[in-house]
Amino acid sequence: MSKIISAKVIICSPGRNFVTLKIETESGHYGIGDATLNGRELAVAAYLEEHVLPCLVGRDAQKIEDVWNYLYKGAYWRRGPVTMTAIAAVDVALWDIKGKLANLPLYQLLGGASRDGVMVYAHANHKTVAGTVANALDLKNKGFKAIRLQTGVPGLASNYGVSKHKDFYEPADGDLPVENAWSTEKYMQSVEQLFVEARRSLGWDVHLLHDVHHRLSPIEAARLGKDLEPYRLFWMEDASPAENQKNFQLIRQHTTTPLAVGEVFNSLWDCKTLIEEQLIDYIRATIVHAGGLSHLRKLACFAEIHNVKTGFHGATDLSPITMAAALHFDLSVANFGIQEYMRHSDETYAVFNRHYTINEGYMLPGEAPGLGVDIDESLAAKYPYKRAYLPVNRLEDGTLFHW
Ligand code: GCO
Ligand code: MG
Repeated sequence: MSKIISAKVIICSPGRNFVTLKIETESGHYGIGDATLNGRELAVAAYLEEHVLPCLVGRDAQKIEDVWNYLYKGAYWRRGPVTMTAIAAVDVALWDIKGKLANLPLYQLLGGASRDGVMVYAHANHKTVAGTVANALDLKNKGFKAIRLQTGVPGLASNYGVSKHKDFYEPADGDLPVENAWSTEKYMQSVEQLFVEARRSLGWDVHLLHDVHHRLSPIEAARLGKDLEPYRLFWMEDASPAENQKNFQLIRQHTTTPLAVGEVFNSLWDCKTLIEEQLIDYIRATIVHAGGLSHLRKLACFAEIHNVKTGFHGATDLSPITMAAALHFDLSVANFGIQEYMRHSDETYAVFNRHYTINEGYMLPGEAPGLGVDIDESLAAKYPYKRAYLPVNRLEDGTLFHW
């Protein structure tokens, strides 16, 4: 028995907003979990503070599976991003404690290393094709084995994935949601050229990825997948919204471009059909938004028997705690595919001390007990929460569209 004696939520904004849960035990150990849900941070903080933390104190921190079920089944109201992010924060903090109690890095508790390193994909973007390709070349020369390419669309003032900073993409920057304009026709006319130029200057010994960010209908996505086949993408991501999982039957029928989906999913039930019918190749559901390591383990096993690999979300709105948890998971899981990597800002890294490393396009979680990430609470206190919304998208005639 390792009794929980306290639990608290830490909200800070070192470069961007993060919500962190810290759980302490009678034995003098503590664990941390990420509870950040971009643009809806305080909803998760309130869910934890008002409804979860009062039930945690006094419980055995070692009983991770029991606590998970207590919070999931015990709420009666199931799933949803707020609930599943709150459960994930508790789950990851308890795994961190278990690692510290065992004096082992988390990947050892998850079955040990299945590979020497975790292949990550980096991000190249610019408003022009030439600029994106030049940034990608730079990343390839730094040793990255996989690169995601995004570019501006002629005729549109801004586009998803095209950043103000060179090193990271930070879309949640409006005190109220910024409104962008979208045209599928303009996008479809311009995207192929990006991959023509990319293959011309990067060659074929690097994996290329692209995120459509849920902007196409199934038949449009099918056409884009077909058009991009000659450039041998590693994956086309979120080609179409997936609430209706059957959308992907149509896309799948028409193209051999591999498909990745799932950063907005929060449980296995969101992708059961996609996986069971082998409609996708990579599942992107992430530890922080899909119930933590305990739920992702079940999802990954289910995916494994259906030939679906993992390709977890790793944008900057997932804190270094989630990055570390993902790396332990990626290193150990049998059906690992790839891990998204976007560097955090220096302010973020100063608040979250980390043991994970990156070398020649591969990452490792480090050998510290538990997650190998800590939070500097006094530094965190110097960065108060700042409301920040993700943008919204409208078609050129004003119709509200997917962002
Ligand atoms: C990705 C994602 C992100 C999301 C962001 C929203 O592939 O990394 O699409 O860029 O838009 O995480 O908060
Ligand atoms: Mg994405």
